[in-house]
Amino acid sequence: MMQLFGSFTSPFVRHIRIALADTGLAHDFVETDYGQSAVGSPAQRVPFLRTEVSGRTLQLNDSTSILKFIRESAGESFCADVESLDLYCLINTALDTTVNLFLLEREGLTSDANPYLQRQAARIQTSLQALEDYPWPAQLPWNDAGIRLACFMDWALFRQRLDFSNYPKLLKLLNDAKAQPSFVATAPPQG
Ligand SMILES: N[C@@H](CCC(=O)N[C@@H](CS)C(=O)NCC(=O)O)C(=O)O
Repeated sequence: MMQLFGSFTSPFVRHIRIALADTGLAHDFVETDYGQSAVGSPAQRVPFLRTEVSGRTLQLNDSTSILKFIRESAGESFCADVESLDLYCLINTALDTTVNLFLLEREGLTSDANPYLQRQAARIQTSLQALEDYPWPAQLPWNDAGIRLACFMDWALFRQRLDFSNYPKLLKLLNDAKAQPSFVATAPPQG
């Protein structure tokens, strides 16, 4: 049985949980904290996934390779064309940067004085502006770029990390995601 290791708050893990719910692939979820991920994965992060393939254990250590595995196992494709892959990468970079700044701040390191940390904060805003300007269809496409955008924005609001009021198109796209049962079912725990 496929085992997904992760937390209920991680936006990367949420994307995998959505893909598993939407494709209906059988799996177990193993709740994993930082200490356990440091032992279980060389990347020392969640998600990671273990599965049996042709009689051997395959471990995947990044949400992107896990998504490719899930999509292909279900007979689907992951970001099949270059432009959708680039869009996914841009959203993912903004998410990764936002998560890293959050974790650094939690350890007392803030972006006020340090040029590299300032550049990280600027990267998020220029990416958000590019995403606001992107020629999206009328409704959020429920593909891996669209799902990653929704997971990113919902996590940033959950952690009170970003203000999207200058990005009305993005807020509308996030609202579209709320019509997806798998998005609603995987929301981070409140309170
Ligand atoms: N590139 C990784 C990023 C995963 C990631 O950043 N996970 C966070 C949780 S949201 C984590 O486990 N961080 C632990 C740490 O940085 O020590 C992926 O896509 O899976």
